[in-house]
Amino acid sequence: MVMNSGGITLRRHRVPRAALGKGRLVTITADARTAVRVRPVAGYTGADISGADLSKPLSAGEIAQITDALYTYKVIFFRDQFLTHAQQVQFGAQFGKLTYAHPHDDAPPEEQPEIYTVDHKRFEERYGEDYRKAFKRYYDRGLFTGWHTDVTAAVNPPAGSILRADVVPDVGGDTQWTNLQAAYEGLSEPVQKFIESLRAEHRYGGEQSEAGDALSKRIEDNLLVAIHPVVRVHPVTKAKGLFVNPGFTSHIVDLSPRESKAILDLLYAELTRPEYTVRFRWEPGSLAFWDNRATAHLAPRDYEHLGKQRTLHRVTLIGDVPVGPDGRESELVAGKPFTDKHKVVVAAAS
Ligand SMILES: O=C(O)CCC(=O)C(=O)O
Ligand SMILES: [Fe+2]
Repeated sequence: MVMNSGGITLRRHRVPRAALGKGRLVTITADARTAVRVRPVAGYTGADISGADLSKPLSAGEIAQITDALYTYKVIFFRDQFLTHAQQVQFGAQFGKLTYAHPHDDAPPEEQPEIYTVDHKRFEERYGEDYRKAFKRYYDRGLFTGWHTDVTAAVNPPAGSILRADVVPDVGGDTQWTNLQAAYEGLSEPVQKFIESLRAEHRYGGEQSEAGDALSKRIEDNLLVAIHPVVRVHPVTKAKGLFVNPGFTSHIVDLSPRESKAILDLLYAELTRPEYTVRFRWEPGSLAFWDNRATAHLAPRDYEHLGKQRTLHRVTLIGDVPVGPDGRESELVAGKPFTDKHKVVVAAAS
């Protein structure tokens, strides 16, 4: 089959693999003009990409092929890409404008304010308290399981995220992603229709009033709140996907707390069904690039007690404002759109 992707012609080779899902076309794509190869790794989510050197500017054909793979497989994986911060920023910038590092991280690398470093030791150093205790509080709140879509408390959550492994443990520390469009499609039609009419609040802060630690204070000082449709129409592919996540969604608006919890529990159970997920084993030089408009992911917690170092670096693409099936856009409740201009509020030391 030949398909057109942004003016580039891609040749699709059918790979008969019945186990990968009824009715789904499993393909390995190749563009005659590039060495890029795209190999799906699970039935609904994820593909390995080889044949591209991400440290150098990509050709228009490579960019089109990688973009096509991203929209088809939702998360794409690269190996042996030993990029510097500057090269990661340059790679990301070929797919859109990058955001500032993170809504409340005031210490990204001086030359690359787009880089957000994921490392629990760094977290401990910055917030002066045991990382696991801080996170236990979030887990203890109830709904949070670790699954999240990046920064959905912003009115324009990042369109995509690019995470690069620097130091990874020899045991544990894998990341998982799930396909929110497949989760939506798997629902019965009456439930699809029902949730298409709903909107939900997403927040980063505003709920931790009893906790006086440095991390909670930082989150409160940089409060972000938005109301998004529960079902989001992807701006490029027009596919519908669930757009709630246990990391940021506080409640469904206009419902009683009990109704909201019951519906969110149902949707979270659906979006974390193992068949929609993929699990990635990091090596130094691995890089994952996900469509943050069509996925949620789970940061691993199975290595922290082993005392191993795990350091990864992320950049995120500035996102658009989500739109629901009825055409209604998300609304900003607190904070500002998350862009390259983001300014972190840092309280003076008391
Ligand atoms: O630590 C990880 O594997 C994922 C961290 C995360 O959630 C992110 O980079 O967005
Ligand atoms: Fe994340």
